[in-house]
Parts: sequence; structure tokens; C-alpha cells
Amino acid sequence: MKFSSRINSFKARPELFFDTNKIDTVDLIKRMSSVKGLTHVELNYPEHFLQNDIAEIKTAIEESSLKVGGIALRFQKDFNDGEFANPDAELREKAIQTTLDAVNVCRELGGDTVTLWFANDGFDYPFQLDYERAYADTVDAFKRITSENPDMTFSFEYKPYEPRTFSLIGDVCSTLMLLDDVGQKNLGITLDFCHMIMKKENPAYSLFLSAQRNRLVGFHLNDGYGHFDDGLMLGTVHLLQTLEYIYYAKKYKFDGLVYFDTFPKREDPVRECEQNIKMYKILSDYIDSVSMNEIDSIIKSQDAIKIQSLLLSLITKKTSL
Ligand SMILES: [Mn+2]
Repeated sequence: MKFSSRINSFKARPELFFDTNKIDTVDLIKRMSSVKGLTHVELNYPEHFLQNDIAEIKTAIEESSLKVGGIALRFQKDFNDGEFANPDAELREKAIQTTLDAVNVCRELGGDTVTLWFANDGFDYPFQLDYERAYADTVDAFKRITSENPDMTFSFEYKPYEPRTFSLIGDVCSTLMLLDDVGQKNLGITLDFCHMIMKKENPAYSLFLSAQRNRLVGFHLNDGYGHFDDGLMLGTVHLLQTLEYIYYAKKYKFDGLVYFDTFPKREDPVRECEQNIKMYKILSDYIDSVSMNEIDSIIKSQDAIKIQSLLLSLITKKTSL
């Protein structure tokens, strides 16, 4: 299994690890590499390259036990009105150029995936966005970056809202529609558990839809109550849905990066991350102990009582139903 986590989480509770308040990306990588079971790091571009240059970051990663999974774009404040769907052609071009720069950084660090989440491509008011223009510009931008970089995998992470009231592409089906319209094999989907819960999607069903179209690239796992992107620890709110999600990940033989997109603030982020890895492994092992076939027969029975027995057996640590 490949496990990664959010670098910025490791800024939490600095007094538990650091002697100084001046913490840069290299320091955060050092702290991350102390997490038992963590295998990969993903960096935000340009955010994590502002205090340290690529050479320093490369050295820090080589000296750690971690490998680079990929780079995630974080567009800066110029992009208030949108990234790939910005109405200003110059800013749209700047967003594309920033993405192309991120591709080069990703390649240099040995990563293979560039993940895009657009904070500002969306709208807050009726009549605020020309949907037709915004969608067409987004398709064109993706066609360009994917066709110019066939060796790189790109992944679109959808989120229904926040910070915009509506995202332009905010659910699993409009993401799959976008991917179809772009028409490139090297563009896939990153499923964020909390984002799916916010959209009232059932995460395992969104996983199925993405796998069905052969577009599954990455997982962002976490939990939340559904109003905001809470970034809570895996399985703490939606345990049975998390179990179902991991079952389908196994069924479709997902071998990408499992990235814990959680936001520890009061917790020790090292222990919090270890707990997420533990939760994933325990749920995954539990599925194996019951067996994929047995769970498949429960699904086929469509019997809610049998499904509840599955949950009961998990919480009572029995593996026979
Ligand atoms: Mn995420």
C-alpha cells in the first residue's frame, strides 16, 4: 500500500517536534518521515517551493524514507475569479503556465501525478458565470496540458463548494463528463471522501462510477459531517461507508496513492496520521477476514439486516457472521 498525507498538517502542534517557530518545507518533510507506515509525500506547487528551492527539497526527500507521489496545484490570490475558467485570457494562460511548471517540478522530483483542484472556478450568484464559456475554456486547458505531457498523469479533484458557493465541476458525473470531453487517457479523477459526503454522494458509488470509466487515479481519505470540508480522521463519522469504500477499492484493485487529507489542529499530526493508516489497514484486513466473496453475497442479498450484521461483527471483532 502507498500512503501519503497532507504536508501542511505537520505544522500542527509544532512544540512536539520543532525547536524553532520558523518551519519550512524541509522541516515538514523531516517530521512527516517520522510517521510509521507513511511511504509518499505530495507537495503543493508553488506553495511549498517558496521557502526552499527544488534542490533542497529533493535532498530532504532523498534523506527521508519517503518518495514523491506527485504535485498538487495551489493557485495564489491572483486567481480569485477562476483558474482554468478565469474570464481573463491572460490569467487563464498564467494558470496553465503554472500547471506546466508544476509538471516539470513533479518530473524532477520523480513523481508521476499532478493533481488539480480549483478553489475559484465556480460562482456565487445566479448570472455570475457564463457556464458555456467557462466549461469550454476548462476543456481546452486540460486538452493542452494533457496532450503536451503524455508521460504525466493528471488528476481532477472535485469539490462541490467552498470557497465558492458552487464549483464549476463539483460532482463525480460532471467530472467524468469533463474527462470524456477532454478525451485524453492521462486525465483521471481524485476522489476526496469529505467532498463526496458534502455533495451527498455515497463514496463507494462514486468510486464504482470512476472505476467503471477506468478513470480512478487517487484517493483523499478523511471524514466529516457533510456541511464543510472537516478533514477529520478516517472512519470517525461514516464508518460503514468507509468500509464499503475500501471494499470497492479492493474489488477494483486500486493501487494508487491513499492520501489522508485531514486537518489535525489540536492533535499530534504524527500520531493522527499513524491512526489513519491503522484504520485503513484494520478495515482492509477485516474485509479480507470476512472475505470478498462473503461481502459480495451480502451485497447480492440486498438484505439490510445482513449488512447490519457486518457492522456488528466489525465492532464486536467477530469475523464470522
Ligand atoms: Mn482533498
